[in-house]
Amino acid sequence: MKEMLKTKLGVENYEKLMAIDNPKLHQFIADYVELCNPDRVFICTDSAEDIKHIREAAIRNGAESELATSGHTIHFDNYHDQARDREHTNILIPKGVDLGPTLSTKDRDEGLGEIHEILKDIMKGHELYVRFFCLGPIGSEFSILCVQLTDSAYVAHNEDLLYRRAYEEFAREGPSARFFKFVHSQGELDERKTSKNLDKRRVYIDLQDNTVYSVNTQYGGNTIGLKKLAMRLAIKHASEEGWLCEHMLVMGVHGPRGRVTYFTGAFPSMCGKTSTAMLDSETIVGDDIAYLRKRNGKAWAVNVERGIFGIIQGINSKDDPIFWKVLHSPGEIIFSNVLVTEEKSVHWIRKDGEVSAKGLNHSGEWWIGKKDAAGKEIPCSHPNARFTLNLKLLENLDPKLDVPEGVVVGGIVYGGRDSDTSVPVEESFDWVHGIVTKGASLESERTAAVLGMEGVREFNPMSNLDFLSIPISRYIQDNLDFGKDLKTPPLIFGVNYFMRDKNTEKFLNKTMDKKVWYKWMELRVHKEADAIDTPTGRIPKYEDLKKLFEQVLGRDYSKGDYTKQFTLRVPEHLAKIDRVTKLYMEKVSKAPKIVFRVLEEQKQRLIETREKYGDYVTPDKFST
Ligand code: SPV
Ligand code: MN
Repeated sequence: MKEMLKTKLGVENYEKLMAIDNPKLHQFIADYVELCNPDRVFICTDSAEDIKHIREAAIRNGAESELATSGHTIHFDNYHDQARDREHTNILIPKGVDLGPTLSTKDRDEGLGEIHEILKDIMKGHELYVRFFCLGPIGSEFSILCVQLTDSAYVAHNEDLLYRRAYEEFAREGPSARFFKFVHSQGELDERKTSKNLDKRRVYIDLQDNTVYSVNTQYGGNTIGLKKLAMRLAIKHASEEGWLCEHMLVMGVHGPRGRVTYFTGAFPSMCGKTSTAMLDSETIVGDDIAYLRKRNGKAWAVNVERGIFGIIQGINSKDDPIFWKVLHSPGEIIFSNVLVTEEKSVHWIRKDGEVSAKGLNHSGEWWIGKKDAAGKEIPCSHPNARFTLNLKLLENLDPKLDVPEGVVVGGIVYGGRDSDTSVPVEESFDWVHGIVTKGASLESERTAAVLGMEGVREFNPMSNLDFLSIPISRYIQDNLDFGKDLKTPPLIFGVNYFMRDKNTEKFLNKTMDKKVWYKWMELRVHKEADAIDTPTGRIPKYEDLKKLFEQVLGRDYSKGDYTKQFTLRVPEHLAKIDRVTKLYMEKVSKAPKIVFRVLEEQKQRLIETREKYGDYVTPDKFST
C-alpha cells in the first residue's frame, strides 16, 4: 500500500501524509486513490503555501473565477444542481435495520456497490485534494476530526473558510485519532465546468464506517462534507453518547449591565436563521450547526463551523448592514450562482440598486426576461444562491467562537414560517413542554418557490428532519432526556416572524421586531421580566415590550399592535395539535407517549379557554 501511495503521491506529498502516523488514514486514502485514479494527489498541510495552492487551483481549473473586488470569486453549479438533492441522499442501512417511514434509506451493500462502481476512475485527468479539518473548536470534548477527499478545488477552498484546519491535530493524535471520512467527486464536467452526469448524482451516508460519499454534484449542501453530510454521522454519535447535534444558530444576546446570555435557535432553511444570528444588536457564534453537551448541570454549545455558507437572496443595505459591508469590501468570499456583470461585480435577487441588463449566471449567458426550457422567467440569481465567508470578517463576531468549553446555553428558540397560529414570541412552561410543543411540533410553510404548494405546511421537528440518521422517535426522546438532569435547563421559546393579520393578510411584525423578542427572552432567562400564562405558554407583558421597543428600536409600540400580535388563536392551535398528533401517530413509529400526553393537555387547556372566552382571546383576558 505504501509503495502505491509513494508512486501516486510523489515524494513531497507522500512525506506530508506520512507525517501523520495513522495507518487507518493511510489505508483509507490509498483505497480511494486507487479506485478514483486521479492524475495527481495533493495533501494539504494547512501551510500558507498549501492553502494558496488550493485557491489558485480553483481559479486555474475554472471552478472559480476572480471578481473585481480583491479576494472575491464566483463559482457556478449546474443549472439543475442548485440545492440539496433529498431524493438521492440516502442513509445506508444494513439488512434488518429500520429507521422508520420518514427517513430516506437504502440497503448498505447495494448502495456501497453502486457508489464504488460510480467512483471507479472518476478522477482520471484530475487532481485529488486531501484536507484535514475539525468540527467544533480544536482540542475540546466537542471536537470531531475529519478528512475530506475531493477532486473539486472549490469544495476544498470552501471548506477552508468554513471549518477549523486540523492537519496538525491529526499529526498530534497519530494512530489514536478517530475521524469522519468524506469522499467527493464532481464527476465529468461540461464546458462551464459544472457536473454533467446529474442522473448519477448520489449522496450516500455509511453510518457503520463513518464515511459519506458524494458524486456527480457540486452544490455545497451536497458536497461540503463537514456541513450537512457530517451532521448525519454526528447525530448518530450524539444519540449513542448523550449529546445533541442540532440545526441551530448560536448567538450572544446582550442584556443589561454588559451581560451576555447565549441562545441557540433552530429554523428550517429560509426562515430567518442566519438573519437572526446576524442581528447587529447581538453577537454571532454560528448560524447553522451546533453541538450541545451537558457539563456541571448546564447545557453548553459550540458552533461546529467557523464560517457562513449563507443565502444571498434579499440581502440589502438596510436589513443586513454587516453583511452588506463585508460583501462590498476586499476579503476572501466565494459567491455562488449569482449574476456576474461585465465589470465583474455581482448582483442578486432583491439587492439594492438596478440589475444590469445582462451578464453571466447559473443559466449561462443571462439577460432580463430570459426564459428556461419550460418558459419560466429566469431570475438574475438562483433563489438559493449563496456566499461563503469566514466569521472573522464580521464585526459582530462573538469572542467565544473558539473557546473549547463552549458557551452556556440560556435559551433555545424554535421558529418556522407560520402565517396564522403562533404568537411572535412565547416561552414554554418547562423543558418537556418546550421540546414537545415548540421543537417536535415545528412546521414550516412552503414558500412560493414550490409551484402550487404555497402555504402547505411541512413537518420538520427541530428543523432537523432532513439530517436525521436515527428514528425520529429516538431523536425526540434524546431531546427530552437531554433536559432531565440539568440543574438549570435552558428556557425553551417559540418565535414566529411570519404572523399575518387575519383580515388584511399583512405581516403583523416588521423584520427587525425580532430584536425586541431576543431582549425579552434574555430578561426571562434571568427572571428580570414577568410573563403572562396562556394555554400555550408564557407571553410578554405589554409594558415590558413597550419599554424594549423604545430602547432597542426607538419606536412606539401600541397596545393595539400588541393585542393583535399576541391574541391567542384557538381554532388554529387546535388544528395544529390535530395535525401534529396525526403525524406522530402515522408517520413516526413508536413516538414517545409523552408527546401525545403533552399535546393532549394543551388541547384541553385550549378547549377550556374557548368555552370561557371564545375563539380569539386577547392577552388581557389572561393577565388577571
Ligand atoms: C440549509 O439548507 O439548511 C443550509 C444550506 O444551511 S445547505 O448546505 O444546503 O444545507
Ligand atoms: Mn442549514
